[in-house]
Amino acid sequence: MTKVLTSEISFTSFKEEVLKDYEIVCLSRAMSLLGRKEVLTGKAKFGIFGDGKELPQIAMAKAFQKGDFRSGYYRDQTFMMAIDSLTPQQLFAGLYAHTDPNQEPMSSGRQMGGHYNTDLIDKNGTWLRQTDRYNSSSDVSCTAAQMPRLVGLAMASKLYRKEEVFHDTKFSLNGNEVAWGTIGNASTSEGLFFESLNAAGVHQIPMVISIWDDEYGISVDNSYQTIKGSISDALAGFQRSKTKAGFEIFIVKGWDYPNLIHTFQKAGEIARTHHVPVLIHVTELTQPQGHSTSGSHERYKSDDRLEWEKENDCNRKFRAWILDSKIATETELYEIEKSTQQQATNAKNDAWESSLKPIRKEAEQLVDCLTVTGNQDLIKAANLLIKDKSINRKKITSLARKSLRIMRQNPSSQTKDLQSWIKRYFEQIQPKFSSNLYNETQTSSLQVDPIGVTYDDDATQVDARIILRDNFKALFKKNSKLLVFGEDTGKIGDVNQGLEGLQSIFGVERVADRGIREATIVGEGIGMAIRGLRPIAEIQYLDYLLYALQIMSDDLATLHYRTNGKQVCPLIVRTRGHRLEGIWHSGSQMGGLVHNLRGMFILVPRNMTQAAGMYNTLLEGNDPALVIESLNGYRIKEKLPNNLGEFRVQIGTTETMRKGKDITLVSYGSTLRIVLKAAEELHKMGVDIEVIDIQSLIPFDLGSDIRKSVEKTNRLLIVDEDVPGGGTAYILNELLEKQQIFSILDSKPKTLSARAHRPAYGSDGDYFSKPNFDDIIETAYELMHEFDPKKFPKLN
Ligand SMILES: Cc1ncc(C[n+]2csc(CCOP(=O)(O)OP(=O)(O)O)c2C)c(N)n1
Repeated sequence: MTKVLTSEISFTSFKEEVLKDYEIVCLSRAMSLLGRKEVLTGKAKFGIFGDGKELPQIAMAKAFQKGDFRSGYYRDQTFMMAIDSLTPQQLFAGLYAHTDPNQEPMSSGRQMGGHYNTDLIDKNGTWLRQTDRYNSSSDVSCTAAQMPRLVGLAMASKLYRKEEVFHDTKFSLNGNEVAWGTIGNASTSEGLFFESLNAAGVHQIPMVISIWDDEYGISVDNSYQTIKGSISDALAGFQRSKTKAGFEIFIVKGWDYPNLIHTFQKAGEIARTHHVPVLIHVTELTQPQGHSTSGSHERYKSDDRLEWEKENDCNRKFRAWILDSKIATETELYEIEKSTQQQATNAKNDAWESSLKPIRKEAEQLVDCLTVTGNQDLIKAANLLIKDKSINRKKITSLARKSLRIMRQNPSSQTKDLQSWIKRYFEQIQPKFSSNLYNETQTSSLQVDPIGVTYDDDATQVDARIILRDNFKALFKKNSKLLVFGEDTGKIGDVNQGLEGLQSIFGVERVADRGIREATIVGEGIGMAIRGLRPIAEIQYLDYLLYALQIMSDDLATLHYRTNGKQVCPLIVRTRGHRLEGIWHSGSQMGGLVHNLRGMFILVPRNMTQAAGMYNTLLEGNDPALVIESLNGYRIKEKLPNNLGEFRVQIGTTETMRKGKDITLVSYGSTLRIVLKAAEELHKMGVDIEVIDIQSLIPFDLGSDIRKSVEKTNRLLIVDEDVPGGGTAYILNELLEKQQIFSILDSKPKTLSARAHRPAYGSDGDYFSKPNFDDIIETAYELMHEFDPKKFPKLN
């Protein structure tokens, strides 16, 4: 870890520290230069490096303390090295997509190199102690998508400081932790950046956001990116004053070592001590090799600009400053440059060898397998593979599968051996790319035992929202880390009063209002959950989840997968949707969600008792989840349970709502109420429907209950409120391909969904847009008519 420079240290220690810093920037630069060559010579697929941004990252590292968090982007290799969280070999392992987590600890080769993080959980899924270590949340490639999470990471410090009940030294020491963000100048054009900055300013949280400004976003310069061509000018109105809270804003040149150190120290102090957000606009940075390995910057930068970048390169200016200040001699600096060049080269070679070693061994196994076939063409191909300098698993697997195709005409014992070798190989290799999409440890909510709901003999029927409210009340008492926030969530206890009165009991921070900003409400939740709190981020209506969908899809849903299980985010996103009135309050875009949010649980409770049971389960586990309450269900009467806060719904199980022998009808959410009524009517018409509530779209029917039902009825009807081919197509795919129900069907499987357009307003709009009572009856009846037209004469 690079150290803080103070005026009290001796010249010798000062010099030592400066030279240590020089060593890191030189090493980092050498890695960037070598890295690009590796891509251009075909050894790696894509490279994006931190050259030209080294010096400010050294300054940031000096101000960064244990317990702090980084939320940054792909330029930050120097910072990560300076906080001892990245070795040169690891950087190259990332470049070569090394799948071994011991060699490539960031994502085990899943992300492009240049995306960084630190471990937050151990292999059992247990949180590591964050206050003893330097922490980095996991980068994503999407520009500015690190910003919403940054707000949450900083918000957690504020809450830990303010709320005694959250106290936990594993995650925070009195809220002293700063969340440090980094972003490129062009990425500040994104809405997420402005939304996040506004949120941080409103809430006064300890967040320091540094903008690495090299004046370009790939080829597009600041005149197209930012009003006034400068983000600090544009944000001048955010500057705090004596009377109004806001941001502290610093502007500092990216090559000015003493000023950078001073600025970052000051920024850290202000944020840490006073919980004031700080923006550091780091100007005059460069891109010595252009944006990435995809192109060359000579195409879009003028000769003057290219010349200016050479002269103002931060490493070059740092060197000149060291010499001018007589801190070290040319010879001393040359020695450092030579040795870092060597270090980088060794690291690159070692990483390359290490990435190839296991693959070569695997290839040798295949060669053994193919040699015994006696097929000369295959033996030749296998031997070529062994000599292939850019051997990879794709080539090995393809050769094995091709061999199988060639051998299919003359099956022999060798064919069997090859088949089982391929099977074993997939079992061994596929998890390297596909494991850890969901929490696979004991902390998964799937491991939480269900507890049945119980009632007093004389239990009363109450408005369903009361069950939700009283259940939340019990949860707030039981779980000291729990908090909920969103638009109209605090003072009025959400728009449907599922949290009514809870703010006055549990305080304005635990049941809290937020501005209208869905993406950063979810981002806040992500950051807080990463820091050990148990947030429920509330999105007022399912229709408005689209504003937060990008962050949920790119950040929340991928986190566990992209870190190969090294980070987890147990955020619950609560919303309400399906059937109500009109285009923007009736959404049920479940197909979109199940496709965009793989990596999260998606739960669709039919009523508030089920919803409460789901919250109770989720809070015992560590998974990100979306719970969609039924928007038209809050005033419907439900029986009041006597074990609120305790009963738990098993995630991934269905519930059979009505037994029947003719058709299995599966549905979920609000539609289920209509389905049940239709089933009664159908019963009178001689059709016996078995109704199954799916409850949990992801994970889907883990016990294959639907198949068991279809084994009995041999007919299937799927009903939901999404567009045709949306949620119903997902369900059908699960049933046909995973549960293999095709062979047990006597009639074609049928789906009934809404019309392709958004639902029109009013009762008629609903009737003619969404599947209604009559539609359900007729669709089910038609299935029976096709089967036995005599018994079930045509209806229409
Ligand atoms: C949402 C999104 N849009 C576009 C891109 C493609 N892209 C990657 S980096 C980049 C430019 C970013 O420039 P800047 O923020 O200045 O950062 P720099 O790379 O210059 O450090 C673009 C357009 C992306 N990754 N994400």
